[in-house]
Amino acid sequence: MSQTKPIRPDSQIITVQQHIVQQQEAHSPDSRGTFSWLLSGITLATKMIQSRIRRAGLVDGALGAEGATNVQGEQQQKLDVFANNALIHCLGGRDAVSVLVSEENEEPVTFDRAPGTGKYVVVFDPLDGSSNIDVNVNVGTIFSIYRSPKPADGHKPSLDEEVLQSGLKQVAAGYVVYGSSTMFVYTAGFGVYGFTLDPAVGAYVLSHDNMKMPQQGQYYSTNEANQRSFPPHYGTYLDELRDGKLGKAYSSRYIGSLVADFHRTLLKGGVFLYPPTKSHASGKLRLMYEANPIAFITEQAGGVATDGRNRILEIQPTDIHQRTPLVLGSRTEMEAFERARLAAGA
Ligand code: P6P
Repeated sequence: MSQTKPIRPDSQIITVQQHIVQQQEAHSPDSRGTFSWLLSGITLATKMIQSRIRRAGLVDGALGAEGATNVQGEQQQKLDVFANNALIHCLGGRDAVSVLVSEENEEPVTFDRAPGTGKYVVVFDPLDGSSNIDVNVNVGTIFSIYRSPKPADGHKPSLDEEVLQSGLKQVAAGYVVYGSSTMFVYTAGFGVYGFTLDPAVGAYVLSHDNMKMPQQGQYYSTNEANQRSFPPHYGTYLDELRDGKLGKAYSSRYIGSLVADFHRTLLKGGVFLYPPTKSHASGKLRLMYEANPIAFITEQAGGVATDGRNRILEIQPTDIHQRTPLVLGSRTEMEAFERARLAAGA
């Protein structure tokens, strides 16, 4: 019986490092490898995180609560702290990084770099969905990369000028989903690419080339326990989906980890909604390190991402930890949502 042919002989694999360099050579020839060196800090940290997650149940004391709460007032999990430390350690060692913003740190982490080096700002949620860790459900790391604004008339930009940039200014964004396999998905503004961690090689290998979100899916994804407190047109819209008004009956899928719920929407299409609720009138998800990177990827894959009314990427942030409602997905579902919003005069 003939051997099953490998998808791509190992000698021809494309690693995420190779891909980033190819993208930079094609689109930003003057980047001189700084950007790819920066991204390698993120991929290294996520390999450390995934290794810890995979052994969490075996490593004494790795699971459970850290016993502290983070700036969000949420109970920190031990793996939250590990993930945050890994990213700060790996990125702090790259002098291209000027500032780091993390969900786990109240204030930005700044570095005193030699003039002309610290050119990038990295914003991240080190371990999103961490409440799911102890029950072995997918969690993820989400990141955005911005350029530090060029000094005008010789003065260094203020910290606010560096970190409070709209999502349109992202030079790259991505996530790692720690699931049945570990996948690194990113965009640098020239399409969306997915890489699966090959433990045998120890590298992220291109597995999903030029990812596109289907024009229409069959799933809606929201926490239906909150539906009574959604603005009314959300319920009207969801009923349309349930009743097959878009030409097919939809199923509900909700994991409670943004990265996992988004990854399914990216691959299968459909719609994800975290509307304003009674407990989170401005939405629960954070603009800078959840909504913006996910919205950038959504748009690069041909989808739409709003706060329920306006394009996420155009929101001008005023606080690094500010929250936003988030509605994103395939064009068909998002056009139907907009019709429902307008019909309700919302
Ligand atoms: P809820 C995880 O805590 C998170 O920030 C996102 O990953 C996820 O989409 C959302 O919150 C889940 O929130 O209120 O449905 O449990």
